[in-house]
Amino acid sequence: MNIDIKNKKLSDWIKEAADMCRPDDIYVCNGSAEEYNLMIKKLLDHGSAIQLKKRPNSYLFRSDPGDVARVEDHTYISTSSKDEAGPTNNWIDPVQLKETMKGLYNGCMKGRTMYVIPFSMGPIGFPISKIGVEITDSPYVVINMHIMTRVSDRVLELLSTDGDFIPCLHSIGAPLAEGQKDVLWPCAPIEKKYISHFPEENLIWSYGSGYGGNALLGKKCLALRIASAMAKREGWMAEHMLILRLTSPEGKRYHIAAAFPSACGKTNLAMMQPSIPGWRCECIGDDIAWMKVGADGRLYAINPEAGLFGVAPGTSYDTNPMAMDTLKENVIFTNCALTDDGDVWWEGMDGDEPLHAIDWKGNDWTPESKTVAAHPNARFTAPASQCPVICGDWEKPEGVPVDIFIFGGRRSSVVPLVHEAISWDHGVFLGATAASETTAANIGAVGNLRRDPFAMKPFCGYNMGDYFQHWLDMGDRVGDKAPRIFYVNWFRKSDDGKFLWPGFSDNSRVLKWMCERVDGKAVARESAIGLLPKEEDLDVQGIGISGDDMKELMKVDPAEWKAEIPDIEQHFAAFGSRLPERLKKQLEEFKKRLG
Ligand code: OXD
Ligand code: MN
Repeated sequence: MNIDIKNKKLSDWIKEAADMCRPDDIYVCNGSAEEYNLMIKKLLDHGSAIQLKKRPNSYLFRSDPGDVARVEDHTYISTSSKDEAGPTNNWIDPVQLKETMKGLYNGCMKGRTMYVIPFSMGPIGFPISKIGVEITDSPYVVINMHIMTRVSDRVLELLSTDGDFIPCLHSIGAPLAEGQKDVLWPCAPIEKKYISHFPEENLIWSYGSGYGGNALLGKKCLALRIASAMAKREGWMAEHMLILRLTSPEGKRYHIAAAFPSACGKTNLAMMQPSIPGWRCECIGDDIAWMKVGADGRLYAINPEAGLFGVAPGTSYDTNPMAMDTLKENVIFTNCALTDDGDVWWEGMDGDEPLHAIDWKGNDWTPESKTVAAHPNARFTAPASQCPVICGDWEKPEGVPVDIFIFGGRRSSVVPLVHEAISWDHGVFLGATAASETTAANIGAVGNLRRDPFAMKPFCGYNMGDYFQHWLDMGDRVGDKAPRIFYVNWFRKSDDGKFLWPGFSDNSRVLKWMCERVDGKAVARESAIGLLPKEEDLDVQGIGISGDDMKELMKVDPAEWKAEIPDIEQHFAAFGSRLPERLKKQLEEFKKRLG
């Protein structure tokens, strides 16, 4: 081991992990540029990193074709009783799960180095920040954690001798026998993958996958699953939300936190450039918000992450110019295609398709190929600080005051472009019943409708019924200082299958209406599902959308909504006695309004 660890809990845990996993050596990370370069050299020598000629300090990796996304079916919330995990989580008894995983961890790092990564979620030393330490046998994880979190020896200083941290144990699950040649992306077969959380003891054990949220444990595992359970206990909120600042032509600032399921355009909205003259948007975070009640009684949000881990396909100067400009250097790409001139490419990128490329599986690809060049869940890992519209206040210790919450999903029909909740409880009802057509961010069928409450279904570390109650309780705490709640659907389609709304920078038009609602400038019209903009209040000047399309976009058909009720009832029934009475009441009122 390269340094002495002064923190007792940490040194004991490192010893315990090393005795179990039996690595060849142990290296404690400090987050420096030299360390990053050292890991890159190791990965280049190993053959898994491909240096990109076109982008300075940027590298492409290709994963194993069986290790390309989060594995929700193999993700566990292991609480002492199944009821605490609730109906939306997979559960295994902690004693049994640890027994199984210890069997897997036994000798799993043979032939490899065990890296110890001290990191902070949230800037180091902030009151709301949390310290984690990830132990991993993957140098690819080390470089990604360098970008996505704050890895530093200052974290060890802060831990001192007796400070507390969240232990995050990770192994790719691919020990090497003496003399065995390594593969380019070592990992375990699907049946041996376990992404396990023990929220009662703030502990994470992940085995078998090297990809994204399965392996970069600060993100979904710590900052959402473990943090949501901590937040419930401690009276704050950990949410799957982007955070942005919108500034009006008069200079008034509005802070918006928005929850959408994976791959529904969160990163695009987070750094959107408004198409309406005079409005400005700055990004604070693109995936996770931690929120606390401030001294003035309002909710304040911080982004606990330091980087962007975005879906590459579909990202272009058209859809997200600020992301494209973020990706010019210092980026890790995973499962994108490689062009002949040494750049990355993915479906939906600007310009012509390359005439030839190497696809994400390492095979020759041409436009005639029947397969995609980049995997639909191909990703970029980039420092958030490189984003040209990162907000000057993105690392402010107290965070930013939230004015507006947005929920939404991908719905080709039924749900209008925007509606506003009638009250906080109704807003919680909208969040609790949010639904979306599934995408490639998770392994599984694409395009089915699933209820994804608050976009937290895969990320809530405790019983979702109690989580709904927590939202109601937080609303009671902030009272009339609560953010206003809206629901959007950018994805409604016409009968002939075309998107009705242009989206992207034109989404600013919808956000502007929300700001006018907050200021009491726009009067809404009532409908069974909530408050809708008056036609003249939604600024669609110059986007060439026809009156008929606008009507279709905003259509609320009570018959279609009535047809949703059995599904909502079934969704709610799963929570049994944990479903808050106040949400039952919301459903009853909704049914009455539908007639
Ligand atoms: C993500 C996800 O990677 O939600 O952010 O899947
Ligand atoms: Mn996400």
